[in-house]
Amino acid sequence: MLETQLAALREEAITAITAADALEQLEQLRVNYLGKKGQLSQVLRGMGKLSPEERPSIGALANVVKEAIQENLEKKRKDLQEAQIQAQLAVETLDVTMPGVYNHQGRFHPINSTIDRALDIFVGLGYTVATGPEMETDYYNFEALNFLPDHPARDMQDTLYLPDGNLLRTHTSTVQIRYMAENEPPIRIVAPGRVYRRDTVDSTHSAVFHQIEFLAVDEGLTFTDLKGTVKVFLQEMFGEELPVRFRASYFPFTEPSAEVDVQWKGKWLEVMGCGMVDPNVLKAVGYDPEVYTGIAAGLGVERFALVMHEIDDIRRLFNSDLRFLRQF
Ligand code: 2NL
Repeated sequence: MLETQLAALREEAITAITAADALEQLEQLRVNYLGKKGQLSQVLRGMGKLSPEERPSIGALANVVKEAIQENLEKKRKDLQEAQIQAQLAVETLDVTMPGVYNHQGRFHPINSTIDRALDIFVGLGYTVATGPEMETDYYNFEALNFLPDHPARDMQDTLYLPDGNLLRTHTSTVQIRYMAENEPPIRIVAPGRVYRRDTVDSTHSAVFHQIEFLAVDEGLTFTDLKGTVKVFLQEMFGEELPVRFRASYFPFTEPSAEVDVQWKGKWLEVMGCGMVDPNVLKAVGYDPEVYTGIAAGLGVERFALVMHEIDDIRRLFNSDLRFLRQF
């Protein structure tokens, strides 16, 4: 009997659909029951043997069974899709209250930030940054800079000499000599770098420290140009216009020479040295001192950093204590 076959097919299909737990499985069931070669089609093939009176009611029943199976398939498909979405959401849940992964932020060492600040100022004034070797010869460190052969700075007590007769530069003026020897005026350069002295370490001295020097050589440069450049530099460095004074001094490589003090927080502080480049230095690099004059100055970076950050001991800059360094 087709009616019983259809009823059994319906029961079997609905049971199978209810039990299905995956979308692929559901698709297989659809093909199996409703597909062209599926079970419903097979049952309906038997309709040809029916009498014309029986056909409409069996046909209608077949449609009802087909619709019932489709309805169940559709409902199950929705259920399974919803379950799949929920499972996906559960896996992808982001707990925004979870603690983040903390990475310590790196920061600039106060020596480097002081150098960067100074270089930015000079670059803004049209200067070019120049560097050179830390191991030097007597010529570049002393002779070309107008140090006489018996100058006390050349003493083994002040300068670190290497076994081969070279030395560790005691100032970055060496860089300026090398630059002048290679370039014709006008020049404007700023030379930062590490320098070495045979000093006993204490709260204000370190055997290794840093210097920044600037040098301009051109026709017609005067001590007024030097004072103006130094003043602008210090004003930019401290971020405000402070009282500045120039005291007569002496360096072998400048004439006249001066020490520069700034008044800051009620105290006069010596922050740099400067002067007009000595004609002998210009001659040593092949410049005509009758045509050109030079202005130059140098500062100790550590000393500057100690003053600006009110640090009490230069050794704090070198012992890598993060509790100290993280303050900057
Ligand atoms: C200081 C003083 C100074 C210079 C550096 C210089 C360089 C050349 C020629 C002439 Cl090639 N001068 N540099 C000039 C005056 C002072 O440094 O107290 N430094 C820490």
